[in-house]
Amino acid sequence: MRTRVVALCGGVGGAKLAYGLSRSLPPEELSIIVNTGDDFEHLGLHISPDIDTVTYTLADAADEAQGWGRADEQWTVMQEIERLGGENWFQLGDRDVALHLLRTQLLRAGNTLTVATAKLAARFGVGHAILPMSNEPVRTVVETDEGELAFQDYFVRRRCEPKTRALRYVGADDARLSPEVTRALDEDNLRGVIVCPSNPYLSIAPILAVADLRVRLRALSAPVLAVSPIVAGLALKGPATKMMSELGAEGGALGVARIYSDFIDALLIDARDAALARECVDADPRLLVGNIVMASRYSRVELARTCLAHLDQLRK
Ligand code: FO1
Repeated sequence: MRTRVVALCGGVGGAKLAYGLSRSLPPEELSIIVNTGDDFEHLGLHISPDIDTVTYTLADAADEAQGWGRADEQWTVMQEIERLGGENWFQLGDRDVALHLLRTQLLRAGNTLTVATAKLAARFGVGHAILPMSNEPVRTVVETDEGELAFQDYFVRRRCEPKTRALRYVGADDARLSPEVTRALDEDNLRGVIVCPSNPYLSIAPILAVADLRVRLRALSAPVLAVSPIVAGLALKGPATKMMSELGAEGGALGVARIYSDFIDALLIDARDAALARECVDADPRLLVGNIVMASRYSRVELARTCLAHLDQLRK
């Protein structure tokens, strides 16, 4: 019986489904591959936003309203940084700073990002494998009508306002999949792959750009199911819809299906987009319909269970 599920995940939306999967599968049956294209050095600290969002979400420690960082935070460090004239555009809570300090210390001591992530996740009581896509740096660069922007400059400092012309994932050609990611994708025991509802360009594409991952996914005999991050034409959070139109891509859930069409077997879309599935009966990838908006912890688990059932159907 093939038992291991691999999830590809970015920030908020993806982390919610990763949470649902973590409450549906034991640690040995779930590996979560996380985007590190948003990582950057800031105030001398190595910051890995998507890894932290997944870790905090699985640990029930995330600030859900804010969509990033810790719950029950104080901001005394940030206030003092500001008073002392340091950069304050990227808000770091006191507890969050502790995590960045320890990760930076672990990396400086020669640990890989994978090992540092595992050590910190264990301290949060997270048993499931949170795997950075690579131990080598990959950085998302957004080419806009205002020139090239590093990811956090685009996303936080400029609030995604500039028009996106293209995206580059600097370092992806030289970066290797980590040994842990390579092992997770080993077909011997692979039940299937779930692409979580994260931004296709900012969260999933950087993961696919690493080494030969996209080619590996295409070649899998195990099923690959993606969950649409777009419902009724709009992204539930973040700039995906805006970016798709700025990049001249088809919009909506069908646009997502097109972006992923070379390596997924099916795309799970929301009931509000059911008409698309009726119009495209013999579409490739197949369009499956379900309730994919995760408004509660319960609905995260429900969606995870739905994805697992579809994976098993797709494998038959
Ligand atoms: N996003 C913001 O819009 N403003 C911030 O000040 C901010 C701080 C921050 C600190 C730590 C962290 O892990 C994430 C943070 N984010 C912030 C979100 C971050 O830019 C995004 O989570 C990802 O990079 C994209 O999903």
